[in-house]
Amino acid sequence: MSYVEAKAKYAALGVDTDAAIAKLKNVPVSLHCWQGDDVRGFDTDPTKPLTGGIQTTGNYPGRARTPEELMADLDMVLKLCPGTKKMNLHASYAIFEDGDWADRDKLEPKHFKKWVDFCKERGLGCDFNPTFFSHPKANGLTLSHPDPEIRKFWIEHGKACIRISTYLAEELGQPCIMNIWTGDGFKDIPADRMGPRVRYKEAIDEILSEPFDFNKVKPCVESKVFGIGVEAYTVGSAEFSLSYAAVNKDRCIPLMDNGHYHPTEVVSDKIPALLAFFPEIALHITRPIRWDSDHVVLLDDETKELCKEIVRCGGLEGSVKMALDYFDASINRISAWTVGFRNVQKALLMALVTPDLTAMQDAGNWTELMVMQEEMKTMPFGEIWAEYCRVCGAPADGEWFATVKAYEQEVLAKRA
Ligand code: RNT
Ligand code: ZN
Repeated sequence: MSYVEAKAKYAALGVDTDAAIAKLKNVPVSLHCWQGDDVRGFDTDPTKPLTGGIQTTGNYPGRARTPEELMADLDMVLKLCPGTKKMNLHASYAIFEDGDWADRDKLEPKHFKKWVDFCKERGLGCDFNPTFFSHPKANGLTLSHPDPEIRKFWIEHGKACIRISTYLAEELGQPCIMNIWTGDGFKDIPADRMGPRVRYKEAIDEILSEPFDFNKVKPCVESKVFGIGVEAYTVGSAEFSLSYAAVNKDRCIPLMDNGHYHPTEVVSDKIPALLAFFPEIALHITRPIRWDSDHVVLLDDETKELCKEIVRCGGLEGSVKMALDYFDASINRISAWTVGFRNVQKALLMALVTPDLTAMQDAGNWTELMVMQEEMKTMPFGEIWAEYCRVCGAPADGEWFATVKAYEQEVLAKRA
């Protein structure tokens, strides 16, 4: 079947596939730099293990070890994926000139100048994340630590990140989403659950007291249910983070990561719940298996449902800030990045070419609604996707993996 034939099939259902393609093409989705090097960054000893409640597993060869390698790998991914991309950096990816190393509380915009150049050359915006993990001062607690010295260090880090986010937004002419996530919590039953939460709240207040323009910098708070080594108690729980964002609506937005809930909870359903109260929300799109395992995003039912809700709720108009967040070190990392990004694009496009069946729901036509929803599953979506890739100048399915394999042989395999 050709695109023209597939297009006619969708048109018979009242769907304009050309309009869907034109729309998706301009919606930014953030590409996380940390899939390329197993969340190591450049500011700490890469031989030390990751700490702070996140973990990568696997030892596939070819991890990027320098900014140059990471940027080269990113270029490959950018080329292999259709759609509008935005970079997403962590503070730990600061690039230091010789002897210029600065600790997290002393980071400056200049440490991200090379990333700004990278983004400018490729016409990308950039999102940002303070890094409250994998650091000697991140031992169990950071922003909620009882020691005021340690708390102060991390608050200064957060403030430095606001200044860096302003720099990124101004240089690149696009808002910068700045996400605050910490792994603060305890392995076992706490004696005091309240103290850390009060300190956490005050610490975020202090970070956000750093002046910034909310049109340029969008601070987020990301919640979590538990982490490895932090099983009993998480300071920034769902209720904490959502409440924080709700009472600080003028300067902060909530971020939901779909790996951060109990296994039968789904973020797809939470999107309209939050959008009923918040003008803007942010997402980390990932694939949890039994826990926050951060597997590569697949074109599975929840990814499709999540994207359906984003589209139905008008999220592509800017109210939903989408970012990928996963890291698999057990397979080719370029492929991991590409598969996940392409799948989010696929799921969004699929949602855009699904007819709006609200009228059936409102009329109580449950039978017909079920029939339609099921029959949509065998529509010739592959042709629409291939056309989208063509329009974006990106390879179609079946056309990109050989490039990754060649790059692996020529470049990645030589990284000892
Ligand atoms: C960890 C959070 C967080 C990180 C990134 C690296 O559970 O999801 O967003 O994955 O900041
Ligand atoms: Zn996340």
